[in-house]
Order: sequence, then structure tokens, then C-alpha cells
Amino acid sequence: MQPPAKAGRLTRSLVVNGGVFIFIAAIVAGAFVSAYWISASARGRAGLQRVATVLDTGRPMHQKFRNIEQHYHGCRQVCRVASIIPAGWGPLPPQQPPAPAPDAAEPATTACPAYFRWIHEDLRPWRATGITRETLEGARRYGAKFRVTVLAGRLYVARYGRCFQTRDVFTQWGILQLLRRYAGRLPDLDLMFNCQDLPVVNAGDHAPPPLFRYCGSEPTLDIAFPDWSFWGWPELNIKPWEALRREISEANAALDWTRRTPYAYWKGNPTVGAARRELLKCNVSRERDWNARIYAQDWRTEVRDGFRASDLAKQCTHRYKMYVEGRGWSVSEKYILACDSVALVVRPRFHDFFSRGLVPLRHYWPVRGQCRSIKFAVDWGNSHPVQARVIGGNASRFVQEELTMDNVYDYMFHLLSEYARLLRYKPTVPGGAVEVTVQSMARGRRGLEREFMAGTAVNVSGSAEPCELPSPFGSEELESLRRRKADAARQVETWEER
Ligand SMILES: *[C@@H]1O[C@H](CO)[C@@H](O)[C@H](O)[C@H]1NC(C)=O
Ligand SMILES: *[C@@H]1O[C@H](CO)[C@@H](O)[C@H](O)[C@H]1NC(C)=O
Ligand SMILES: CC(=O)N[C@H]1CO[C@H](CO)[C@@H](O)[C@@H]1O
Repeated sequence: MQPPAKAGRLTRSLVVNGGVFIFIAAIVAGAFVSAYWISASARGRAGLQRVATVLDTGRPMHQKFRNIEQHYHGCRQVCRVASIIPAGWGPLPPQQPPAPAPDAAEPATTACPAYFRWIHEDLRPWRATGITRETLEGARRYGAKFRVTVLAGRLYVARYGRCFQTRDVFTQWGILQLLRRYAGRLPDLDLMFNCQDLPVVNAGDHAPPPLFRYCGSEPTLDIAFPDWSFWGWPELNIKPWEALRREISEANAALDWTRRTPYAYWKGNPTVGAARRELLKCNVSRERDWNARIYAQDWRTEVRDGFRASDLAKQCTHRYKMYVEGRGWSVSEKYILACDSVALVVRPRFHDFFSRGLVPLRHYWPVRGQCRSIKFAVDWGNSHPVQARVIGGNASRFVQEELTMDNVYDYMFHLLSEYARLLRYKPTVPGGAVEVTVQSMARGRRGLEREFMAGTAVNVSGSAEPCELPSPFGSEELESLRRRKADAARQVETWEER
């Protein structure tokens, strides 16, 4: 799913050209609309109530947004910020003690999914030593791009470098929504974030700094944090996860597994990563059919058409879907697993925050890079449809039940709370940091960026209770998990060789 740098440039140039057009249009139209803007601004209050109502109706997101657009079509400039902020969105409330449970005798909490246990593993390197300010600042050596500081429930961000597209924007937006969801319940904290693809913190470093990013790997110490796409990826027209998860689920119900094309499907950018270049060789040709149907994303066309041809909810048409890493992990994993198809996972080297909860042969079929292991997997599934459907069903159930946005927020809540307990100093606002609020983030945003923010804004009045964090793995448990993974891979290899 990682677009090439070229796509970024293309997007930017489209934006620039669009900007010129809007600028000219504004000069022409300016004389007519300025009077309207002023009257729209006077009606702002009523408008905000109206938007809040629209957000609460539970209608499909695109419909809600069309309503917002219609309501505000005349006041882009005046109401641009106001229009995504429902009534009652004040500044963040000050730190408050947690509200007492309604009935202390009856704990309302549920257990978190098992993959939350990896939080303890990711933080283990600092368990004994704690984290000093100097240790944290060591993350600058590893290219930290921004620093997130939470003080009394308020969010401060210091910027050290650029992130591709709006990765940083939607990551910070997600943290901001977390602070709203659990107002007054997150401790003060100070962390470094790198928004690039590859984990880098060397396990052999004498004082390894904690560094958050979107994925980790066995040989590195980077801490896995939910990626931006859970709040949407506007440049690729990928909707926020909660909405897309529902759409995929509906699409699954409409196309039964047995009616799907009995081949393995992959579509993406084949130029990132050797594994993807290898995969291209497995495409069907006149000489050979490895049961793989592989499509390269045509970025030029897709960018021009707003990625309409890559609607993820319409890509669950095959019985098998391949997952192949790009430069690092790929955000496509959750969309593939959600399909109800059998996921053929080509030996991953990286993990994101949830993928360590997946069990081979239970949630997916592990494949080696070779074409013949893809062919074997598809032949096996087509001759064992009952077992194949169980694997596909387990994966989509995992995604639909254990990877809801509630769980994503709870994962962030527990990861950040456990992390904060390791700090050996009292965080303060670092040099160069500015406070980030819903208003400051929304300012100047338009189009999909604005829509996705409105669609993922957390309801402040909610009194959600985080799930209960499971205990750390024992060393034997970790060992048996590792063994089980290796055994499953070996099992498949023996079947292939028979
Ligand atoms: C916000 O929370 C209130 C109270 O729990 C609830 O009635 C309302 O439906 C929620 N709105 C949304 C959009 O979830
Ligand atoms: C794979 O083969 C199909 C069918 O011939 C073709 O449509 C598709 O473009 C090929 N994919 C790539 C990446 O060449
Ligand atoms: C881990 C998991 O979800 N396993 C389930 C896979 O699906 C079968 C059949 O529906 C269940 O029996 C397993 O519990």
C-alpha cells in the first residue's frame, strides 16, 4: 500500500493546480459571496447544532458528509473550521479524577483481546531501568520526527521533521481523540515518534531509546502504535477504519465464499520491496497458471480518479487474498483479513500492533515466497472448502471483533499508560512544542481530510470504560507461541512437498 514518492509529488501538484483554480474562482466569485459569508457566520450557532445532529444520526458516512457539505456550501471560508466541530466541543477538559464506577461491586470491564499482551513485551527493554529524559532524547539519533507530550490531558507536539502525506496529522488526531475519549484518565507522558516505514532501534544499543512507530520487527526495539489509516488515508481515499470495516462486512455478506473467484488476488504497488517484485513472477501467463491473479496499482490513473477504482470494500471478490509486505508492514493487512477470504500471508518480517495476535493455519495460511506455494494453497483450499472457509471466517471475525475502534483506542490507552509508568522524570512542555487541539488541527483543512476528521471525532459525552489489560506472557508461553508459528510453517512445507 505504500505509494511511491512520485505519487506524493503527483498529489501535491494536483493540489497546487486545484489551488490555483480555486484562487482564480475566488477572485471572480468574491464580490458575490462575501455578503453571504457574513450572514452564514451569523447563523453559525444554529449550524453547529445542525452538524451535531447530522453526526449523530448513524447514517452512512458519505451521506452525513454530503449533508454537511450542502449545509456549508456557501461558507467554506468562514465556517471551514466550525463545520467539523459539533456543538459542545470546547477545549479539552482539565485533568479530572476518574469517575467512580457506578457500582463498585460489579466491575463493568471486559477483558482486552489477547494481542494486548504484547504491550508488556514492547515495553520490556525499559522495565528494569525506566526511561530518563536523556534516554528519550536519544531517539533523535534514530530520526524521531515528532514528540508527543501530554500534560494534564492536553496535547503538545514538537516537530523535528517531515512525515509523508498526512501520516503525522492523522496520528496526532487519533491521540487527540483518545484524550477526549478517556478525558482525565491518561497520565502525563512524553514520547518520540517516527512516521517512516522501517523499524530502526538497534537492540544492541547500550541505552536504547523508546521510539514509537507503525511497526516493529524481531531484531529491533521500536514500539508498534496504530497507524494513521485507522482515522483515514485521505490521499488514497481510504475511509476511516470503523466505516470501512462495516462496509467490508456488508460486502462479505453479499458475496458468499463459494461464489467468489477461486484464485489468489493481489493488488498494490509492486515496486516497493523484493517480495513484491518476486510475486509478479507468479502472475498467470500463457505458459503457466500459479493460481495467482496479480494487479499493479496504476498510480497515475488512480490519483487522477481519486482512487475510485481501488474501493477496498469491492475487493473481496476472490476466495484467496495475498498479503505481501512492502518496504515495511503494509496497512492493507486489516483490509485483506476482513474479506472472509483465506489470507495467504507471505512470510512477514514486520508486525504491527495487532498482527502478533494472528495464528497461522487458524487465521491465515502461511506461504513462502515461491509461486508453487501459492498454487498449492489455492489447490488445497479449493479441495478442502470447509476448512478453508473456517480460516477465512476466523480472520474476518478477528478483525470485526478484536480490531474495532474501541479496541484500537483501548490499545493506545494501555500502551501509553504503561509507558508513562516507566518515565523517571516529570514531563514538561519541551522546547519548540505547541499545544494541539481539535480546533488547531481542523483549521484550514478541506475535502477528505476534513471529512475524515469529522467522521472520527470522538463523542466527549461518552463514558467509555477501557477493557482490562491482560497480564504479560510467561517465558514458556512466548516460547510456545514461537514454536507454534514455526511448526505451522513447517507443516505447510511438508504438505507441499508430499
Ligand atoms: C454520544 O453520547 C451520548 C450519551 O452517551 C449518546 O446518546 C449519543 O448517541 C452519542 N453520539 C454518538 C455520535 O455516538
Ligand atoms: C497479470 O495477468 C493478468 C492477466 O493476464 C493481467 O491482466 C495483469 O495486468 C497482470 N498483472 C501484472 C502486474 O502484470
Ligand atoms: C481462533 C478462532 O476464532 N477459532 C475459530 C475458527 O472457526 C471455528 C469454526 O467456526 C471455531 O470453532 C474456532 O474456535
